[in-house]
Amino acid sequence: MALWGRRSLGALRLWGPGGERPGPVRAPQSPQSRVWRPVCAGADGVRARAATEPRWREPGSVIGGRRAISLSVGASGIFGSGGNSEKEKLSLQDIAELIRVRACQKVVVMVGAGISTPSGIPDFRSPGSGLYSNLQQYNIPYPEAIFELDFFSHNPKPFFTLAKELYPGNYRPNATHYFLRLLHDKGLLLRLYTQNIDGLERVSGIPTSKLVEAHGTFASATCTVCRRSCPGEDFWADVMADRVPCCPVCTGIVKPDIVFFGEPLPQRFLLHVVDFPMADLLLILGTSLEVEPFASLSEAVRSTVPRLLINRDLVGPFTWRPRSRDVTQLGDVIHSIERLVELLGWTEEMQDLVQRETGKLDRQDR
Ligand code: CNA
Repeated sequence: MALWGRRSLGALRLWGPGGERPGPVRAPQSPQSRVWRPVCAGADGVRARAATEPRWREPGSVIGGRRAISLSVGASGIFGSGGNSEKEKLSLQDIAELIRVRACQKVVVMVGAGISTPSGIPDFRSPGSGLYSNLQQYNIPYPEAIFELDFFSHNPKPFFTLAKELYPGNYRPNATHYFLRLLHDKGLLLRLYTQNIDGLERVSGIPTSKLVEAHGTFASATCTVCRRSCPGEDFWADVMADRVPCCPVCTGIVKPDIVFFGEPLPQRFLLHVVDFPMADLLLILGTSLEVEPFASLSEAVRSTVPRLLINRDLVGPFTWRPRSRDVTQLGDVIHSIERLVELLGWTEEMQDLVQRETGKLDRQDR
């Protein structure tokens, strides 16, 4: 996690087609010079292909020995022949219709800090309210330091100040998290890829099997010296008491399993090689798409697959390489989600879900 510029989370390693040893992948310096690309499934399953090989398979091609999804459902001719004419442009209403009639039922979702700002957790880049503008309290020389291993081993306190702030229970899921939960309850969520470390997807009731917490989690931790792993609960008492947690075996500093600069992404991130070619709808919510390799996943769905961006501003490939089936809904994420829920006819179910889950959290807090 934790990148403020267009920098890459260090050493995500992908296996080449011949099973050769993994090598690091580079982050692009600019959108035009993007060199890293997510990989698509090879004929033998999830093994990754070289970034220079042809990119995404088109509908009807064979993935892992099975036929790729063919978007042939007659949902108002929405999956037309391609092209860029105004006539073919999709709207939020069209996306809702595709979900409603189940023309799309393998929905992949990518989210970032913007979905949690309505819960009260600042994002990085929003001017004024973002963490980037409010770093004085952490006493760090520059923003990236809080997630750098070198700085952490020399001074872990700023990171644990942030960890204390994000303590589970301090914040609650909002309508966006519950909308994603509803998508799961209806059997439509193929996978939710999150950059967030606040754990609110879990709190909303989405099972971990449906999650890829790409930048790690506070749910577990590892000793930086002996590599002993422990559950998150084991170190929270120390964090809440402003103590740096230490390993009971070797006394090394225990670091929550949040991905720092130079660290590999969790193994589960590799699920993208099967999930993205299978997706029939991509939702991208509350992210600046500035952090690699996560950001490039936005281009990993087939070109015929609609992509819906819900964000305060236009970001990533929606700016510099838009596709004909892109839909952008700019503005506050909660308003956009409420509109989508209304178009889907799910308003009552959402209200019931939120009420039920809020009640559960209230009881836990007592
Ligand atoms: P970011 O770069 O700060 O971008 C957030 C995006 O969301 C921006 O484009 C904002 O305009 C947009 N946004 C913010 N609030 C809203 C809103 N209410 N409605 C609509 N759009 C909104 O954050 P990213 O997630 O893209 O960057 C990746 C970093 C941020 C990851 O490493 C995260 O781990 C890290 N981060 C996570 C959290 C968290 O866990 N909640 C908080 C802060 C930072």
